[in-house]
Amino acid sequence: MKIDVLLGLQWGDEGKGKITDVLTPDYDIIARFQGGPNAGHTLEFNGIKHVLHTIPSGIFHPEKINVVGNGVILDPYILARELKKLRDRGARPELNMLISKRAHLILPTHRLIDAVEEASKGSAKIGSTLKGIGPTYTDKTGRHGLRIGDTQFPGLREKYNALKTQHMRIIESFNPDPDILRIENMTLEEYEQHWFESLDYISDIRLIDSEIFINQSMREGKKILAEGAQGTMLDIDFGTYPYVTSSNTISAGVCSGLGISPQNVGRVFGVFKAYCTRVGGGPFPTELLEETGEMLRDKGREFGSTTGRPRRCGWLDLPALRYSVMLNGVTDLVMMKADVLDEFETISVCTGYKIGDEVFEFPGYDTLNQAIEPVLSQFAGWKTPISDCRNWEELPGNFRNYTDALGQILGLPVTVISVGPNRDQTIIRK
Ligand code: 2SA
Ligand code: MG
Repeated sequence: MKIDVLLGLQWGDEGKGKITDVLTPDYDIIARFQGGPNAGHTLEFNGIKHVLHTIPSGIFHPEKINVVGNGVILDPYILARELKKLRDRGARPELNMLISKRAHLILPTHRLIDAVEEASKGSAKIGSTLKGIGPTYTDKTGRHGLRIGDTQFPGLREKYNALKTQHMRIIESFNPDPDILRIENMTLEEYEQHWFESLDYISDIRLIDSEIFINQSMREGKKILAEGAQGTMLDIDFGTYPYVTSSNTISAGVCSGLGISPQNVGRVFGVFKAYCTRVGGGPFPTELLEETGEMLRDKGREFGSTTGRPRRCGWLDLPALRYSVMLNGVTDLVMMKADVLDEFETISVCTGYKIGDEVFEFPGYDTLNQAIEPVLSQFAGWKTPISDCRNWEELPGNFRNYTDALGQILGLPVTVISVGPNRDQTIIRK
């Protein structure tokens, strides 16, 4: 049995959480392979909205196992808060969740480094989620990070203090404003105390060698879905560097983030929105800074689910999407939130990046650093609400034209279409 992958093809917030939740019944195990609490995966069912940050989106199905893989980084405080919310709603995550011992820990001082680095960048700031993601992955590759498996051995405090001392030197070198040095409205010492208490609170979640568990489960014929976070254009290698996150968000990240061979990757579900959003700084060739952008933000409720920040909105960027389909080896295209476009007279999509006299089909190292004029094609809008449609035939003709045209440009059909936030508002094209 191969592992299927579900990931974002844009700048995150494509609606991966919902689709993972819809696909979960077909799988036995859902596994996160990268990122950390910078993610905000929103699931909506029975009229209630749930936002997950560290925990895989299969958690609401008690019979499914949810694995936090070695490629993930976690903040015990944020994880404890997430677990508590689930428990308050009657879930028993200790029964169906496992964490890799190799997952790195986000220390309180990682969050402070994130904050002082961002503040020092002024208008060139990345727009990070301030969850300490960059500094934690920096310590991982710098080979002095702490891993959650370390919490099971004596000497944790000493290791913690040694790393904290290094971090304090970095923080002080920025000569920071004292109010930057607060985390979740707490002083460092207060946050630290909660952080250590949280380690106790999460200690009933089993720590394992998840690579062994995953490979054994695969051999036993279990079906596994790897759930990506953020999006391809935020990938540390192929995204719009330096305005990216610090992990490999592409399908290749599944191999290193879970410990599986490339031969064991099966289907790759690529999720994209019918338009485009990005939160944080960096190039966004199709961004709409006027009313149309605001309309998309309003109708699409485009605000960060982790930070509440308004998301930048724009037309669908096909050069970026084509690039993402290529990098990930997408086998199944999933289109989200097309219902947000229901009232538009015409819908534009960007088919190329024009720089000077040349038109580029892909975002390249050079193109993204220059002023891009998006080449736009127009489609007639469908001007009908689609949220109640439940199959392809019921969808308006103009919608089907639009979707088929996208499929043709991208080289594979759009097979899953979401027309609203609920599980049942999902059309699978046979
Ligand atoms: P970081 O925190 O170091 O990973 O930030 C680096 C860049 O990556 C972007 N990023 C995201 N973009 C969209 N959605 C994300 N998750 C949350 C959500 C974000 C939120 O689901 O809404 O609530 O604001 C996410 N996480 C990281 C980030 O904006 C930086 O551009
Ligand atoms: Mg999100």
